[in-house]
Amino acid sequence: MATNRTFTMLKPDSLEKGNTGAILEKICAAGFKIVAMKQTQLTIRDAQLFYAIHKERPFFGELVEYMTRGPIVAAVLEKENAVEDFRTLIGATNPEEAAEGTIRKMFADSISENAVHGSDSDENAAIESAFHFSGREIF
Ligand code: 3AN
Repeated sequence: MATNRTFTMLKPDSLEKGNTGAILEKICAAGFKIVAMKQTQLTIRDAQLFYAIHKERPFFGELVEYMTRGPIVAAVLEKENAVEDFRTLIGATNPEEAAEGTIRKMFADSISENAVHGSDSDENAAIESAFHFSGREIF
């Protein structure tokens, strides 16, 4: 059953470029309610665990370095059909392939530095939310 919640991270490039406010505004304007949010920095171990599914991929080392090089904003978002609608809002993994008006089209530079994360399933949304937030931090 769909939980109507998804998990996002504004990645280090978004914070470096000062895009936090603009991206959050787009997320809220699209009808998502922020039910948990914090600014934090991933340790190398955190990033290796979070992206464990990609550990055999050639870009894994680069991905861990990128995701740990500065602070991120982690958030849990609520909306009907949250996982799918958020994936639509952020656009394709490669910003060159992302649709006009999507967050990655507007704010991402490349496939490796693509501005935001969005969970790809309800199951992963729950796992990723629990990775970053305790129950009493989610409202
Ligand atoms: P998405 O974030 O769209 O779900 P995933 O889960 O396939 O995409 O990839 C996770 C992250 O790994 C991406 N957000 C991106 O930072 C990085 N990544 C994915 N594919 C590549 C690639 N071909 N080269 C470099 N980095 C990549």
